[in-house]
Amino acid sequence: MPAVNGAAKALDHTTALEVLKNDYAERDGLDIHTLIDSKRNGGLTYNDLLVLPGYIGFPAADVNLETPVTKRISLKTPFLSSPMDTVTEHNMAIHMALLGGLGVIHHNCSVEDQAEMVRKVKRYENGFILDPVVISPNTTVGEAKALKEKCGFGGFPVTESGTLQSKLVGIITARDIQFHDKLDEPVTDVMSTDLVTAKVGISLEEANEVLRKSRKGKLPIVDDNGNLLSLVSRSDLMKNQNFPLASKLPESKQLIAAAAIGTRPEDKIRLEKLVEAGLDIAILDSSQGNSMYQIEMIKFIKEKYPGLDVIGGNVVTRDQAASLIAAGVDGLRIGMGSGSACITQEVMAVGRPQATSVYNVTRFARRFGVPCIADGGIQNVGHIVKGLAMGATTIMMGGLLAGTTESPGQYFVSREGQLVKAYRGMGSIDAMEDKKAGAGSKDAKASNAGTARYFSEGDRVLVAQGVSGSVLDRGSLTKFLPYLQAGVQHSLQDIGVPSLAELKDAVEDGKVRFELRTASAQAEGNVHGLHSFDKKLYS
Ligand code: CPR
Repeated sequence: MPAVNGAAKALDHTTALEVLKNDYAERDGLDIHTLIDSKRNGGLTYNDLLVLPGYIGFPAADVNLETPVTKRISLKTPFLSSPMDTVTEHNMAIHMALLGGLGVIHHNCSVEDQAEMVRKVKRYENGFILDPVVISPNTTVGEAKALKEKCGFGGFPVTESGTLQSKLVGIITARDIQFHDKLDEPVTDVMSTDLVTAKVGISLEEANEVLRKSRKGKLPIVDDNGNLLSLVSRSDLMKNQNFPLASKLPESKQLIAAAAIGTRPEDKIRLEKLVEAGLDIAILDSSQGNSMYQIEMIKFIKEKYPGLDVIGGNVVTRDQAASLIAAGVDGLRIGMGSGSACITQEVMAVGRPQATSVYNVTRFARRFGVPCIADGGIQNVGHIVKGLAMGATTIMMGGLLAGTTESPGQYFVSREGQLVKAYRGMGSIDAMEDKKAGAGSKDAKASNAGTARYFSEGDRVLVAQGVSGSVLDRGSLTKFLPYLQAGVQHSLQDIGVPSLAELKDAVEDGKVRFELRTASAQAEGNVHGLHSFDKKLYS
């Protein structure tokens, strides 16, 4: 380049974009393959890397997060909750599915309890109370008053047998019994019989409209023979939000149900009950999935239940993944030792840093069209995006969701005075002892027939691979998951890709660039130099 007054002659500014267009070597940062070159960089965790910004050419709200969780089933958002007994029971599974994700029901409980949870997810219809308190014509006014005190609401349907699926004969409202002091009289003497009902199959909008017009408190939903099936309540009208992202199979009105099982022979009986309850996806829950037990189980399931999707795992290497793909899995779960309550890497000396695991397994699995879950180690939105950028199609979270209202268990106040909920690894001594004792289940024997996720639960000496502790209150999932969703959309906007599918392509062909992050870069990227601060993440 000819020098002008000793300086290089500047290029014409209009060629700036042309210069970098196809010449990736000129561009900043590393392509993903160079980044995850483990011979050079060792195994990387999410905190070891950053994504470089791209060009923003669309609004964040337009970013499409639709993504496959198995070969057959896609979700509108990439979020999964872990099959852990402090994270996912039916309430979490229902809300994860309503919000576009998927909750995997844990199996540290009896077969019956787990099947009932699956049934609750499948039967759930937003706004319809599927298990209302029902009373019989013999119930006395006094008993109805006591029930009102106990439940905190009045207004009970009365059916011939006092149960659902029986002929509706009336409704007893709080007003009917309020000033009635003949406590021994049957409710049939005071109940309302001029009922406004609706037929099963009515949509929630229509049901709400009928309620509004009828000025009644409750709308019983009945079948053609007048049997009570469910109830819509006026006090829920405002709460009956719309969930446009809800995870459902095409042509189905039901939420998708996923549950974890182990790989012991008894788990085949467990699976049968879960399938009867309507299970859509079975997740084989093992900390080291590449085993003869799991391979045999995958083959058994694919043969006996061809309509059921099976996710295998956990795996962190291509070799492990290859065994399970060859056996016929519809999805893989990646992670060993990266979970927040996990000490596997310390105790077993086995595992792999998560970013490297996700990169390697997904590179291999995508050649066979097998979607992958990045499981564990997610502490914030950034980690989610990094898991997706490494190649995962969905992200599974335990600790991050354990503090929401929808997780099992009660809040309590910690020694430091903060509101917290219990969270424990499934290979913690606590969890394994509960499994041995059948705690939390009605049927200890059935509970013992559970998973052996860590191949240690049956041993005389239990070797812990995790800890039990607590996590901070995070409020309701109905706010927290939309926050994660909006966060991921904003991040993809910064990266310059309008969908998860395009993120994958742009990463693969080197358009999306990465940088390694030194310890001081990590310190710089976090709050520093402040005397004090509040870390409020969303409002
Ligand atoms: P976090 O989201 O809490 O980081 O990790 C959740 C994941 O940790 C679970 O989905 C599971 O794969 C893993 N996990 C659960 N209990 C564990 C124990 Cl005791 N040891 C190792 N990994 C565990």
